[in-house]
Amino acid sequence: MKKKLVVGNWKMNGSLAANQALIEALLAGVGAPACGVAVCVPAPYWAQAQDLLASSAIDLGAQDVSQHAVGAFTGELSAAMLKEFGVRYAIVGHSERRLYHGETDAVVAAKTQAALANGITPIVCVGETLAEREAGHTEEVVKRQLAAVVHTNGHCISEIVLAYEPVWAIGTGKTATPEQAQQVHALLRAQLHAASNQSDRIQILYGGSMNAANAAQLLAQPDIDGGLVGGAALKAADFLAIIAAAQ
Ligand code: G2H
Repeated sequence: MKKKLVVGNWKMNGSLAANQALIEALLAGVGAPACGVAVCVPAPYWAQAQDLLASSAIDLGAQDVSQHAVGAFTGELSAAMLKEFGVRYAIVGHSERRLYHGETDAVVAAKTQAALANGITPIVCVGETLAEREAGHTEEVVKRQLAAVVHTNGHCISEIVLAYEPVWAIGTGKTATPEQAQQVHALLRAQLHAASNQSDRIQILYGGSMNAANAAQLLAQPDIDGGLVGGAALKAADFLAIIAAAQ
């Protein structure tokens, strides 16, 4: 059976002191998890997190990566830079990046390529807005977003992690029901299957108000291979409970 993966997305939260306390509490409680675990911390704290997480069961992730390799791109962070800090995963195409930074499917595809080319595993996010769901366009939207990254120029699509994050469930406390999430995960799984004979290896995470109370039911669905966790990843006890539910 595929190993599950639980990833914390801290978003723009944290400080040197708060990060240290959170990571130390996670390390004290995580033990030897049967699932993969990662935390995606804000870039200024990569070095701190790299030190604290060294030789632990928790991997380091970034929340974004530039599509460019090097040069005059003020504020951007290249995949090679991520690599120097021991970053294993990079979230790409999070709906907050698509919405607030105008990231298109083409940009998300370019970022996916840049990550793969540097040995970073992209966590590619797809998901529909409430208006798109209510208009019956969920399938069309997530399929279009996934289709944009399926052709990875010499890199195997099976090297990505996919995350389904319904935009209407993000940080709202409104979680997709396990059935709603499973339905979309199954669609995505079928699309991956058509693209690669290695698709069974791809972990498809659910994200959107996953918490200690709802994680077990979501993670019990056949096509939900883990979680991308925002708010609940900022509290050690909650994040550890989600990790425990993913064993
Ligand atoms: C979705 C998720 C993490 P939250 O964005 O990526 O955040 O769990 O707070 O909804």
